[in-house]
Amino acid sequence: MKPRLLQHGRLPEQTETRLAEHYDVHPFWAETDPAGYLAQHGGEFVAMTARAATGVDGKTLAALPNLRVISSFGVGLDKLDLDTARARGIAVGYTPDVLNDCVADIAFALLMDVARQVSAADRFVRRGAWPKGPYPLTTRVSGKRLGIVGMGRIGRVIAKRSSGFDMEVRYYGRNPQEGLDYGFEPSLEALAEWADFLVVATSGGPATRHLISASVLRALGPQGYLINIARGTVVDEAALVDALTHKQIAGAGLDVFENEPQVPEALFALDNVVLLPHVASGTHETRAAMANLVFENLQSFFATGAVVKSAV
Ligand code: 8YV
Repeated sequence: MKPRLLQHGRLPEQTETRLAEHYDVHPFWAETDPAGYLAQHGGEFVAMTARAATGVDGKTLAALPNLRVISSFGVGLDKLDLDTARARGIAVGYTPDVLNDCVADIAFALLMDVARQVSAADRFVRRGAWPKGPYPLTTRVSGKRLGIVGMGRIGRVIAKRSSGFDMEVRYYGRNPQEGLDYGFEPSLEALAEWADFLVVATSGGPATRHLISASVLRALGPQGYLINIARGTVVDEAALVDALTHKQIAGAGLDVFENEPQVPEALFALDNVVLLPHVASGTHETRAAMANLVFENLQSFFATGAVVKSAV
């Protein structure tokens, strides 16, 4: 008999097809009364898939008393109730590493764009402004100072990318890391003050909520740029909107927001901010690799009792 699997959120089509071959899948994402469905059928499921962006809360887990494994699409775990999963011995698989390159690429795309004003200059050409005069000068990237908040898997790839731009790198995190040539800065304010570009690459969740505060933005200052490819919650968004509106920082490149898919409307009119709809891992290649890992984590769990990439 195929194990009964609750599919929480859509997955790439090929993965849904593969899952259906090996599991008795229920498309929970199509449920009109999710709570009612779980109250009646929750006990049937031994496995579930999830998405980092939606996660799995404690209430959902409580309605799945026989759950043995969760396989999540994404690296972020901030919306997944890991404590409950751990306490109940539920295995949790996720998809780290395979997205590092694409996320780091978007960090750099945002950095280049906001400094060199690629999107804003494109808008300038499209609205027919060029014949009336040249585009204003922008900010050089090469040779500048890059501060990385969170030197994890993705932070390290961002640092690697920066060597092509001859940038000096320093980082902030819980602890200095062994075997890294970059300078560790124990004070986030000091890192922000030092940096021309401050890139947020830390994980989300309560421990990092509003780490990028009004005072960190003040330290970054009118010449500094903020890039966020991590989680919207890491930045005090109201403080950021204020800093951008009043030019207390030079600009920002944002792939993530506090209340996605809602983006503060005050940002729409500003040319010193580049706004992306949380697409850093969104390439065909990387999403396919993530989807594969979602499948492999489940297959491995049912074959060996352990997922390939464990989050707990
Ligand atoms: C995903 C992400 O696209 O991996 C993560 O944590 O934020 C993105 O890569 C998205 O969360 C998938 O649901």
